[in-house]
Amino acid sequence: MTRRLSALLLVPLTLLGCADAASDEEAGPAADAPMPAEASAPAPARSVTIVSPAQGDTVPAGAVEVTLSAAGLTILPAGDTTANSGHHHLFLDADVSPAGQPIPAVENSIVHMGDASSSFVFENVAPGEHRLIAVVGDWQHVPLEPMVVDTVTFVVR
Ligand SMILES: [Cu+2]
Repeated sequence: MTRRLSALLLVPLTLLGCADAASDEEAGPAADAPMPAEASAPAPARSVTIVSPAQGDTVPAGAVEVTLSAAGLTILPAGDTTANSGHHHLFLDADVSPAGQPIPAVENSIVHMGDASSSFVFENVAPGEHRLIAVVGDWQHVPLEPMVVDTVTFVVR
């Protein structure tokens, strides 16, 4: 996970470095000076957060409401081809489906929030520990690349 994250962070830094070198070719040694962190940040990083249940939460048995937030992209209904958009998907006690392929739908386990909603209620969640993964998929349900994902574990008592 950590290795993957640092690989993602390297990409924009590399791009910034190239742009800097190209535009300041005659600036001499100053061109090698560290750039301020806020320099020409292209688009904000895309992320999804499982707001509730929060990591480690204990919730009552029965219906479990999941709420999500996303940043750096627009959540739109499935089928909308607007650039930099997608819709939420949930994997309850299921592994994330393969990258580059449409996410399947499995009742009470793999859920498409294709109406652009940011909350979903799982009914009759069994007592015990559960793992919930949120993934933003594009208009045709393929996970965004790089993957926009969040994971929590929670306990139903
Ligand atoms: Cu979908």
